[in-house]
Amino acid sequence: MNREKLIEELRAISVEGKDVKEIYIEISQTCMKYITETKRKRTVKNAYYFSIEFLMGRAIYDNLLKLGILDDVKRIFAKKGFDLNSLEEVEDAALGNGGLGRLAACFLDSAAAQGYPVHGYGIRYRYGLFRQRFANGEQVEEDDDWLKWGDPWSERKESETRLIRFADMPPVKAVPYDIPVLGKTNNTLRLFQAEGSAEAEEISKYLYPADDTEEGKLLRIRQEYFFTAVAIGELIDQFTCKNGKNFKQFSEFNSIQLNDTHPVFAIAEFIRILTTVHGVPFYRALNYARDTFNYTNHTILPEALECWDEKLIEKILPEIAQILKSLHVYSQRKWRREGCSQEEIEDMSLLKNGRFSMANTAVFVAKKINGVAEIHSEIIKQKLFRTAYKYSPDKFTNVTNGVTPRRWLRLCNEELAKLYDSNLGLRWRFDMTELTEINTGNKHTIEEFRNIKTIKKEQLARYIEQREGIRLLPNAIYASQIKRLHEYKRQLMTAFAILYLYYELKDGNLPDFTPTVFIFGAKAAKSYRRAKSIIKYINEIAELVNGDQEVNHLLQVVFVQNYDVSYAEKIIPGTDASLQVSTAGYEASGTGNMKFMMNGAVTVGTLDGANIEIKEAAGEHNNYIFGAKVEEIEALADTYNPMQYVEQHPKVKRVADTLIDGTFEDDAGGLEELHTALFKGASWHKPDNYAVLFDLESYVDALLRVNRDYKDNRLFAKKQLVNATHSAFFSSDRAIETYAKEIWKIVKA
Ligand code: 26Q
Repeated sequence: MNREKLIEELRAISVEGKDVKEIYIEISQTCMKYITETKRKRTVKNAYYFSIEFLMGRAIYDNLLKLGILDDVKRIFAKKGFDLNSLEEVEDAALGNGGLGRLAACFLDSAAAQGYPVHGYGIRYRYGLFRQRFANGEQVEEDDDWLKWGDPWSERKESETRLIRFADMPPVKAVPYDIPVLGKTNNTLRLFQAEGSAEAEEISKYLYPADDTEEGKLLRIRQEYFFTAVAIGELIDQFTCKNGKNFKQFSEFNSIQLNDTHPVFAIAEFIRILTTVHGVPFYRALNYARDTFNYTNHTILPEALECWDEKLIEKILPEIAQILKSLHVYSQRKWRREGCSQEEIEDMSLLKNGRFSMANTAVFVAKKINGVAEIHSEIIKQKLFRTAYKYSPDKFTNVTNGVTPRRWLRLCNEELAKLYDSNLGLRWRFDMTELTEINTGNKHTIEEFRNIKTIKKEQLARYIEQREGIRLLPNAIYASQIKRLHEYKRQLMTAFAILYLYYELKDGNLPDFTPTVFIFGAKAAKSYRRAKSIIKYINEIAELVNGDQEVNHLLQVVFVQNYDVSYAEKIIPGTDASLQVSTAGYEASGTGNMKFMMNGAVTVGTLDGANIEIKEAAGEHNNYIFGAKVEEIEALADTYNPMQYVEQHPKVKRVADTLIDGTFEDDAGGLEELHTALFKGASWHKPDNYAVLFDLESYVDALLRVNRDYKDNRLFAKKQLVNATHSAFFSSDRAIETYAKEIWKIVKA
C-alpha cells in the first residue's frame, strides 16, 4: 500500500456541504482503493473460521488504526473543520448476538495482526441484532437497519455467486461480500447474502429468528446449511482446481474451525460432495473430514445445545439427512466394536429420539474439540462429553479465549496506551507480556494511571449524559455489568445487591459508604420473558434509588439503552469494578471480563469461566472473589430450599419481597413471575436455579470490600494497574497463536 498517496487522496476530500454519512463513505471508499488482499498462497495451509455470527462493531477507526493513519486523518479533517469523532454516529455492524460473535471478530483481528492466513465465513444479515430502547422501563425492539450507512467496507463479488439447493424451493443464490481484515497480512471475512426470490432473501434477512416454531426452526436450519454449504463448495472447488481429486491432501491445505455447532452441517456437506460428486467412498470421505474439522464448544446450557428433528431435515435437505444418518449408523458400529456399553453409546449418540444432536456429531468427527477457559474445558471433559473423552482423550483441549488489544486497548483507551509507550516504548504493542515490566509500585506511575482512569470516567459520564440524559455522580465508584441478559449471568442478583445496599443506607447501617454508580447494559432475547422482566425490575429500582433524596448522592443506577460494541468501548475504560457474577459452572469463559481487566478494572466475580484465570494472573488480593464454587452449587441441588433460606436471612427476604409486595408497579405480572421462579421453580428449573438468593450476601460483602478499599485511592489504583499490566494472557493474539500451532497447524505468512 502506498501510504503517502492514500493520505494525499484523503486530504483532497472536501467536507463542504456534506453530511456525516457522505464523509464516512468517502473516507472509507478511498481507503478501500488502497487495500489489497494478501495473495493467498495455495501452497500453504489456510484456516477457515465458520461462524453464524461476526460481531464486528464499527470498522472505520479500527481500519484507520491498522493503516497507520488514524492520527493523520484526525488532524487532516480537523483542519477542514470536521471532527473525526463525529463518525461515532455511524452504527455498528452487529451481525452477532454477544460473546461468540465478538470472539469471532477478535480472532480474525488477531490472526491478521500476526500474519496467520485465517479467513472468516458467515452470513450477511440484512438486519443485525435488534436495536433496543426502553419505554416505561421495558425493552422495545426495533429492526437494525445497518445498511442505511451504506456498506463501504465490503465488496460484492457477484461473479463468485454459487447456488444452494433445498428440496422444497428453487435454488438460492449465495452472493459473497468480502470484508478485508487488516494486519500484517490482509485476510478476508466473506459473508454470503441469499438472493433469487423473496423466499430466498428470507434466509439472510435476520440474525437468529425465533426457533420455537416450525417455521422458525426451518429457517434456522436453512441459514446454517446455506452459509456452510457455499463455503464448503468453494473450498473443495479451489482444492480440486489445484490438486485434482487427491482429497487425502485436503487437510494439508485446509483447516476448518466450527464456531459452536451452528456450522456443523459443513461436515455433512463436505462428505456429501466428496461421495456424490467425486465418487469418494463414505469411510474415506469421513476420514478426510476428520482431518479437517475442529469444534469449539461455547456453552453447556442444555437449552442451547442444538438438536434438529430428523423429519425437518429430511424435508428440506434429504441428502444431508441421509449422510447424518450414515454417520450415526457408522458411529454406532464403531463404538460397539470398541466395546462401549449400551449406556455409553446412547450418551454419545448422533441421533436421539428422532433428533440429530449437532454437538455429538461434531464431537464424533472433529479432530480437536476445545472449551474456551480452563474450567469450561474441564466441565466438557468430565460432564458434557465425558464418554467421548473417556474413549478419545487426545481430541480434547483447552484454548482460553482472548480479546484484541487493538480495539479493546489502543482504540478505546489511547491514554493508557500512551502511558505504556512512555514507560516502555512501542515493544509492548507486539508483545503484551512486556507490560509486566511496568513498575506498579512506583508512586508516579500509579498517579498517572489514576489520572487516566479519572479522565476515562469523565468521558464516560459525558457520553452517558448525552445518550441517556442522566448525569452520573462524579467521584463515585463506577461498577458495570454489561453483557447479554440471561438468568445465569445474574443481573437479578446485582439488582438485589443494589436494593440490599439501598436499605442498609436508609437504615443508617453504612456510615462510610463511598458513592457508587451501577451501570447496566444488556439486551434480552425477544422471546425471553423472564430476562425482559429483569430489565423492567432494574429500571424500577433505578427510578426508586435515583429519585430518593436521602441516598441519591451515594447510590445511583443507570441502565443504558442499546448496549453494543461501541457502547462497550466507552463503558469499559471508564469502569472501576467489573461485575462478573455468573453462577459457578455456567459462564463458559466470558470475554468482557478480559476487556475490563485490560483497561484496569478490578473484577468482582465468582469462580467461573475465565474469572479464575484472571484472578490467578493478577493475584487474588487485587480482585474480589465471592460466592459458591462449582461443587457447592452442585451440592445445592439436594439440600437447598430458598423458602427456608430466606427465613434465616431476613435481609435477603426483604429484597426478594419487593418483587411482590407492591414496592414496584407490576401490571404485567413479570415481577411476580420472577418471585415464583425463585421460590417455586418454573419450567424445567428448580427453585432459585441459579443461586441468586444463596450468593447474595457474599456478593454484597464483596461489593462492600471494594467500597472500603476504594477509600485508599492509591492502593485501589494500584490493584487496577496490576490487573491491566497482567492482562497479556487475555490477548486474542495468544489465543490465536495457540489455535494456529496446536489445532490448525498453520504458519505465519
Ligand atoms: C442454540 C439453539 C438454537 C438456536 C441458537 C442457539 C444458540 C445461539 C447463540 C446457542 C448459543 C449461542 C451463543 C453462545 C455464546 O455466545 N456463548 C458465549 O461464548 C463466549 C465466547 O466463547 C464465551 O465467552 C461466553 O462465556 C459464552 O456464553
